[in-house]
Amino acid sequence: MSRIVTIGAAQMGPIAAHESRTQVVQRLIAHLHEASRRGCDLVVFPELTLTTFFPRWYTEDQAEIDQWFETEMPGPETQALFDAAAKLQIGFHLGYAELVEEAGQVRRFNTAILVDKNAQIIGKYRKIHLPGHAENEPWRAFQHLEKRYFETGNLGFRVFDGFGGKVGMCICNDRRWPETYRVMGLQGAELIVLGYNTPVHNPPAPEHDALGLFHNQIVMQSAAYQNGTWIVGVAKAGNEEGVPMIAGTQIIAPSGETVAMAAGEGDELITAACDLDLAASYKSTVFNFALHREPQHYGLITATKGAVSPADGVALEKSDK
Ligand code: CDV
Repeated sequence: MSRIVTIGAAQMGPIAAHESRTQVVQRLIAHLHEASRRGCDLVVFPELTLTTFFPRWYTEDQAEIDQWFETEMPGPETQALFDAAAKLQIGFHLGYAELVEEAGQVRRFNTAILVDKNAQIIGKYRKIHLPGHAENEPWRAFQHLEKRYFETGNLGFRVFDGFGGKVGMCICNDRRWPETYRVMGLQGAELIVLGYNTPVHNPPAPEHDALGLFHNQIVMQSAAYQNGTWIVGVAKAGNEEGVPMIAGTQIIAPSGETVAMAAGEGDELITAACDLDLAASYKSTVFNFALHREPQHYGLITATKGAVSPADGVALEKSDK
């Protein structure tokens, strides 16, 4: 048996600060048309797809920051993307900055949605691992102020029924953490989609700079294999407002093998016919969690931020079942 989902990973080149949402959406729609020509069911766009990566700039002016956020999805400028996708009968994954009122409070998240072929939103994820810092650090060549401009996501790592399988989402820095994938793997994820904006230069650890693409590769490939899932990782790449960002957009099989990879650093669509049934070959053998995983013997695990808590560890393991 096979369940083939043809997936397009839609790498984006840089997005300038002056580029309007309407201009960006036209670039996304161009990807959708190419994806349609190649028979795609699903197109994956990057993290914060609609704008430049604004956390690189410090400001105390909240109105200045809020211009980068979407207050509705679809909204007036993104409706065209939903309309084109519905017309072409292609689903998509889109990252964006979300400003929402919840329980009488304005909240801001780094968000991604999963949209089906009829342009209905079937899943939402809000980024949990926010990298960087909350205050201005002028010694840096550029800032990374995700901890200032976003709240930690409050939706957990869930999987959604879509595209004939179980689909999970995470965003950028989440991809570096094994627990991201394991929490979704424990829910049976067969496909995990994610987008990223990763500067080549890491100000606190410049000795890592030469390893950016290697680290991108190892975290996603090992996670695919260790959880028996397809992973699609999509970059916003190239030199954006003077900050070079890695490319390396790729589609990875449950074997851990990369089956398609972007060649350049600009707008580029790569595609692969992904058989979701390949996941079972790993989930039912070496990574048969029910048969081989032994969480009751792992001892203490870190379940609260920066601390080791036996109580939380027990609670987490119980919820694994
Ligand atoms: N957007 C990100 O989350 N970027 C981080 C960088 C700052 C290290 C990443 O993990 O790629």
